[in-house]
Amino acid sequence: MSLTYPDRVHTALRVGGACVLLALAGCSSNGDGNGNDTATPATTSASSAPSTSNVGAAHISIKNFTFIPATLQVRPGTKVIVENQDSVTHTLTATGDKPFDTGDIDPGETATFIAPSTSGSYPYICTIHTNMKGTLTVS
Ligand SMILES: [Cu+2]
Repeated sequence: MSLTYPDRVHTALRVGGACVLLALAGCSSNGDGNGNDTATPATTSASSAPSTSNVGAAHISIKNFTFIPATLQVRPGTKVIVENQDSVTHTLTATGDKPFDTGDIDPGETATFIAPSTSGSYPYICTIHTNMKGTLTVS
């Protein structure tokens, strides 16, 4: 009687172990296929996220009666932040039809404008010191 009982336990373990091995083999082969399918779209979305944030805003500084950088290229409709680091008031005003114009920017203050939606090269000046010149290139 004592010999019969352990025999049944061993049989049950062997059958159960074989089932577990088959289940694991089936699982891992499915997992590899799914993992490869998921990795490609995940990489694509990750690489597009940083470029979106870079397009968000551009910066122009005014220092020593100079626009820095003097030439800036942005995408249509980009928000441009202008920081006046001088101790006198400046403006950043597009020439011609004035597609953008910050108005007066007091010393130490910041102003923003939205780049035109049409591609092109837009010269601008400071209307207070008209020898100050820069160019915004939209493309
Ligand atoms: Cu000025």
